[in-house]
Amino acid sequence: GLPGVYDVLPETPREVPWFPMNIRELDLTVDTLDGGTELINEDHPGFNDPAYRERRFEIVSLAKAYKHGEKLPRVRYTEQETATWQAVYERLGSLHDKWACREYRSYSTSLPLYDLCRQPDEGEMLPQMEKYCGYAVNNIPQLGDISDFLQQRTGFTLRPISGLLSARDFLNALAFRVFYSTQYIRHHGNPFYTPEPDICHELLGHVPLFANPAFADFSQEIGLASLAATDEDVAKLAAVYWFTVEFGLLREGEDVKAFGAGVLSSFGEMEWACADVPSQECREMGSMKEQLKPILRPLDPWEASKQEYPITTYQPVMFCAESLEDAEFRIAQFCDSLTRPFFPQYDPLTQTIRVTKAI
Ligand code: HBI
Ligand code: FE
Repeated sequence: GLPGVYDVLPETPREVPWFPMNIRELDLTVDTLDGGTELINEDHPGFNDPAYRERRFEIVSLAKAYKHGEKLPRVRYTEQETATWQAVYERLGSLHDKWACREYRSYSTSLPLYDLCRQPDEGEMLPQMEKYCGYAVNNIPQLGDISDFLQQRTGFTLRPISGLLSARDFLNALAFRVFYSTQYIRHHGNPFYTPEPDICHELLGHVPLFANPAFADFSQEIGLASLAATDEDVAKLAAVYWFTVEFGLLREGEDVKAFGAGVLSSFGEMEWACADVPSQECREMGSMKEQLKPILRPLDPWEASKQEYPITTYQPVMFCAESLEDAEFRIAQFCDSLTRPFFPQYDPLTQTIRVTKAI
């Protein structure tokens, strides 16, 4: 055996936290931290708008009733909702040209071996999303269309969810290549602000990257590491996820580019993270009065796992990887360093987790 590995195995079987073993068992994790709509507290832009709250209840109910294998619910969005989407879509679009990382802006799919003479299939990502998923300034895309598209590209699928899940439930699903996505949209009063994930954040921040095979593997790796992990390790993985998938940056030559969905889906956060000199207006919007720029650290998952982070202001400290491959490699090392009594692996044929003893 490997030196040291036997030492960490308990003498008697050890109980581990519950985790889904089959993709259908994701039906058991529907309880969100906010109970569906309770996140709308006094500070929420929609708090005093009964029509918004009712609409949100309607959309959230679809997610709560959803069971694995069903068709994803389609939502007929109102003109007001579409106008909110349009405002966000247009404003972010021009910033993505400038500051989104290469992996977000473009795609590349491998060719079948018998077809080596053909040019590799690569190009810009957004036209693909427009062609296959209904992305457009005047249309909020449907989760079902996006899920079908991603499934063909990387095997990732979307699952509707009513709000924020516990870090454990949220990360566990990534092991099955399932990404939980909200379906409601932020309040129209301020299209550029949301205190919680909404469809703009999911579709304009997260979704395009899930069409990238390396990113899909990277996400699943974090998911597999979270299965049956201790609460302490789940907290570390949640922080690593936060500083990569949500607020990560990638170096491209001299530039620092947006990689995390929290950066990609917020124009203020993108300027804060990527501009040489973030404007005064930008800093005030993110409550950064003293600090002129984020402190950029090279991505070290051990450091990131211990780094504290605010959720209501811009990020004072951010991590920048040399490339997506660099991030993937370091995070794989980090995940391997977490100790569990077994190795979980995902069998995509049966959509089941297989468990092998750790020796
Ligand atoms: N739940 N629906 C949802 N979406 C998220 O992005 C999300 C979550 N729960 C926890 C969470 N993110 C963070 O703790 C991550 O760092 C894991
Ligand atoms: Fe997110």
